Order: sequence, then structure tokens, then C-alpha cells
Amino acid sequence: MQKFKNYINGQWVEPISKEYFKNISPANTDDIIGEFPLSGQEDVNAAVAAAKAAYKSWKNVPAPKRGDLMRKAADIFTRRKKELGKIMTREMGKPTFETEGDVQEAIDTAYYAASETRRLFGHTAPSEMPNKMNLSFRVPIGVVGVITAFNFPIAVPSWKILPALAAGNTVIYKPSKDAPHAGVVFAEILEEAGFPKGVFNVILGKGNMGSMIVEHPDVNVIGFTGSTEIGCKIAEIGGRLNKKVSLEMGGKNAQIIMPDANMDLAIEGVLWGAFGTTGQRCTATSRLIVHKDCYEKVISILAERANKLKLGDGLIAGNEVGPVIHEASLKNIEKYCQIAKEDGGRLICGGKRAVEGDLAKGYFFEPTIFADITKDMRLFNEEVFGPILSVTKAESLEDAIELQNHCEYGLSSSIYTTNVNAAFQAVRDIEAGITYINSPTIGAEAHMPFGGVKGTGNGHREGGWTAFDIFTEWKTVYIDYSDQLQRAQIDNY
Ligand code: UN1
Repeated sequence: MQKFKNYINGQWVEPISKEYFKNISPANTDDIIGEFPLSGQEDVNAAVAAAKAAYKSWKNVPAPKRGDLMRKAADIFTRRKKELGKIMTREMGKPTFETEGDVQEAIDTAYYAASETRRLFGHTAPSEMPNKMNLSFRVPIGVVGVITAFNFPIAVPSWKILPALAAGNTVIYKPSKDAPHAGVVFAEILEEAGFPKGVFNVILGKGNMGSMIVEHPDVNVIGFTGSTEIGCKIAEIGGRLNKKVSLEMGGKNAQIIMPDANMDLAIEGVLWGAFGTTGQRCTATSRLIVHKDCYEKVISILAERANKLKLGDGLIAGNEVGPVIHEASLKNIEKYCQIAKEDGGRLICGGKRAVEGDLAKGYFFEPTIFADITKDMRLFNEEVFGPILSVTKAESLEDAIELQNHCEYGLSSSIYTTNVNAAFQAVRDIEAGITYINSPTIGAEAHMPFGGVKGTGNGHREGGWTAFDIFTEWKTVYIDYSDQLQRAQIDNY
């Protein structure tokens, strides 16, 4: 069986403990992918020390030169796209057309980050005083700890790692325990691209290893994607230790359908939003809010279409929906089906594990839809992270927007309508970091700000130029060429 290693200071090394954990494929639990390091405090210390040492010279490499390496990495991601897609599908389940899209998002991010290295613009402003110049520019911060989830094993870490490196920071990356192989390939690619030793480090593990990174005194910034529960703990620790923390947490994203919408498009959109990635996206459509004038019609078409989705091993072409990540996730989805029934939801399709034929070998759950879910029910409010959609009736556009906002999270949102006034009203009134008009809640592009309001985040935005706000600080410089002491606020007034 293949034994994987950590990547620390440009070397592939065993964990100090020599202990490993096995990772299996969620589509076939007999398929053991390999053994991965169970890293501990000493491994974390070694990786942080390497990153701290490398920072001294990396921060002074001209940014466009850092960009050259970033472009090489993009080329290698492109070359390995199909192979990496298969690796990711095998370990986390979503079909290869999706995992290849995941890699594409990293390619886009790498080229974008490379271009930003020639455009890390600062500001100049006139001074209050004569013969004086004021300017300000971005500077890197130090060592960045990156902790991510299994569902986008390449794209989501790339949103953090690549801008952080482009800006001149060094990085320690802990991939999800459920998608460690993709993390290894990430390191292989940056190694081949020629990033100097210590600039990028990957340590694999599970349990409290993430908190060792967060608590380490030499880690200055934390970029986290995962559950709200863990994210809030990281924020607490970050507050205590005065670290910069960027959090990307839960979502309970809604799509609204108005009666004037292109109905086929709206149904196609919700199926992709709700069941793409088996519903395991922070941007997944987990709530559908339908205007009363088209409510029953939408429900009947939706159930028929959801029943036709082809479940199966994502490595086999033609399959549309893969397994969920593990047994605990299956049990959680079963629990929410039970809760939805008890609360008075109307099951219109799915509702149980899929066990026909080869599906019995993996963690498959039927695409599930509950209608008649009202805003006080748990399924309306709680993130499940699986293929389960609730449908709620709205009386009007205003009611639909209010229902959409009745949520502790605020990541993504969508409205299907052909009425331009309704669309702009929704853009103005929906409380979410992202609003789509006539497309589903999923599908963010690498060069635009990504993140959410309310319980989804803590004010940062990944993606695009805004990612650089996370991974840089501002240096302000005053240059006085008057050859005399000019006392600000005193001599000039
Ligand atoms: C996530 O689910 O953590 O917009 C990220 C999307 C993808 C990214 C999802 N491009 O759905």
C-alpha cells in the first residue's frame, strides 16, 4: 500500500511519530487509497520553523518573480488536470467532470495571482506639508497557516495558498483528513514549479493537529474553510493570540423561483445547485423558495427530474452524483430526514441510503427533497452538507426575500425571474455575500470576491483582489525632503 509523506522544508519526510492513518474511497469502502502521516506537534514545529526561516528571503524576492513561479505552477496543474481529477474523485467522491473543474479553479487562481504580482498597487496621497511625499503599499505578514475541508481539495486551498505566496508570505498547509492525497499533489506541483524550500509546506494529520498550527506562536495568519463550530473556535484562539484570521464557514443558501421565470432553466439550476458535489458545497442550494403561483408545478417537475439523476462512482463516466464523504455524514443526513418528517415536511423524493448493486459498497444517499418546509423548521435553518433540499412556499417577492434572509448564514443566493425590477430588488435586499440572477447558488469564479455575511464569515473575501487584503498589511511611508523639522498638525496650521 502506498505510504505518503509530509513535505517540510523542501523534503518529503515521515512523521516523527512514524504513525499513519488509512484513507478509503467513499464510493467503495474496500478501496484503500493509502497510508497518510499522523503528524503531531514536532512535525508542526518543524514545518513552522522552515516557513519562518524561508520567509526572510521569500518576502524580498521581487513580486513579479514570485509570479513567474506561480505561472509555472499553473502550467503544471494544467498538465496534471485529468490525473489529479481522478485522484480527487477517488478520495472524496465527486465525479471527475467536477474534480477537473476544481483543478481548473486552481489554475485560474494561479494565473490570476501571478498577474497580481505585477499589480500589487499601493496609494500615494499629497502631504499636508510642503516638500514631503506620502505613499503606502502592501507588505506580506509572515507565516500563513491554511486549513481546509474535503469538498474542494484543490480549488479552496489554492484561493488561500496562491495569493498568500504571491504576496510574499510562506505557508503551512493542512489538508482535510478526507482528502490528503490532493494535498500531497499540491506540494508536488509547487515543488516542480521551483518554489524555494520552506516556502510551502504540507503536513497531514487529523484530530487536533489543526489547532497546533493555529496556536503556534510563529504562525501569523490563519486561513480556514470548514464548519462554523471549528471556525468560531479558531477565531477565539486568534483573538487571544492576536492573529489575523480569515474564516469561510457554513451556508444555508436559497434559490428563489418567481412565476415569470424560465421554468426549465430554474429547475435545471436548482438540481445542479442542490445535488452537484452531492450537496457538499458551502455554496450548495439547500433551500428552494418558490412563489405560490408556481409552487406545485415546480415541485412535481423537480421530483421527477431529481429521481432521474444518476448516482454512482464518480470515476465512471455518466454518473452525475457521487457518494457523501463518510458514514457519519450518511447518519447525519438520515437524522435530518427524520427531523423533517417529524416537523411536518412532505417527502417528495429520495429520503434514504442508496444501496442497489455497487452503490452498497459506498456512502450513497438518494437525492432528497422535502416540500412544505416552513421557516420555523430545523431543515430550513440548519446546514446538513448533503443531497437534501427543502422547498418553501412564498406569498410574494418580498416574502421570498424575507424567507431567504431568515437564516443565520449569508454566503450565496439566487433568484430566477425575467422581471428586471424584481431582480434588482433582490440584489439590493438579499443578505448574502454572493447573489446570482438566473443561475444557481454555485459557480463562483476565481477572480471575484468570495465569502459571506452573517454567520458565514468574519468579513474577509477570498478570490480576486480581495484575497490580498487577507494576506498583506499596509506600510505607510512619509518622505520629507524639506531639510527641516516639519511638525505635523502644528507647524502647518
Ligand atoms: C465551497 O463550497 O467551499 O462557487 C467552495 C462554487 C465553487 C466553490 C465552492 N466555485 O460553488
